[in-house]
Amino acid sequence: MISNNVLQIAEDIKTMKIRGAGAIAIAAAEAMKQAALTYNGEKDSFIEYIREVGKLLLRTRPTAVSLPNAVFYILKRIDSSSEDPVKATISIADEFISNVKNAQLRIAKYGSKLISDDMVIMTHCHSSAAVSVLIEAWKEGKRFKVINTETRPKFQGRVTASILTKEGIPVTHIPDSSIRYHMSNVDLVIVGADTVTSDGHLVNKIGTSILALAADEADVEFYSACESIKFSPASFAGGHIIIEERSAEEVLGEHKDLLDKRGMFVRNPAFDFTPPEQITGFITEYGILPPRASLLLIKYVFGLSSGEMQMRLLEEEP
Ligand code: RUB
Repeated sequence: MISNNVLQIAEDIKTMKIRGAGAIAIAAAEAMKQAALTYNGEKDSFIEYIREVGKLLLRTRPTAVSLPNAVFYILKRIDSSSEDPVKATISIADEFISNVKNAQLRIAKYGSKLISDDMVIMTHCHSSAAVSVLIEAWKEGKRFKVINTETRPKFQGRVTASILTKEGIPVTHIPDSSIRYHMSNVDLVIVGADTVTSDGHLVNKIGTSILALAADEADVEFYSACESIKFSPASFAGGHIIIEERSAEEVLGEHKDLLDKRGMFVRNPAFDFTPPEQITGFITEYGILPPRASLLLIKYVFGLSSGEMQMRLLEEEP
């Protein structure tokens, strides 16, 4: 039986108490570590158990590839480790978490090089990677302004506004629908990433593709700050990215009685695709890459066969 603290982490990811692709990956690794720490079954059954935990985590939210990348990082290494699998899970999960945190620090440094005094930088939703770039640049003494979208329907932009203003960074908070209106005053766009495909498409919070389109039209550079765990090896093996579709209630809020009207439908996809042609670069822990280098990065970090392995385990899901 899966322990309560592991079930709780899975529930927190599902209900978005833990959200953002990086935080989800770290939480998944932490859940697998907790599963090992609290395991009291037969030694021989541990591998089966930890795979079940992995599958439970994979079912929480469908879009961010950082989640399967975390789970597979651990499962693959337990399989090839000579250490006792329970101990191996704990040390591999710790290693994964520390790698992600180091990646985030490097991304902040690389990204900060793109920022100079007096810039106006637009961001969308709440991405800890994008925010870390802005905070690093500010700490280095650069003085700029941020325009941030509120990001309907869940308003993650409020989290961004609150973090940035706490650092002293001036923020202008805007409705998503005014993105194009403001773009003529913007020098740079930096967003996060949930998934990057092998052909350089960016999957990120719904509305990101509108930002990219408006930035392209206004000749503004568009970057995504993203750890390598946001790149999808499965996309190279023909895997499809599933866009999470969320509830109508989230969109309607206190007006959910509208749903009772005949002919009334609501759609609430949580993410969209931005094509590589509208992306200037991905700010990763390995440096700033053009979208066409996505496959190269996948090959370097995961190996080309890892996509097939991921898909096999996903296919085993009930
Ligand atoms: C969050 C979102 C973020 C990415 C990157 O969506 O789209 O831009 O996850 O975030 P949600 P980070 O709120 O639905 O999880 O840089 O923190 O990994």
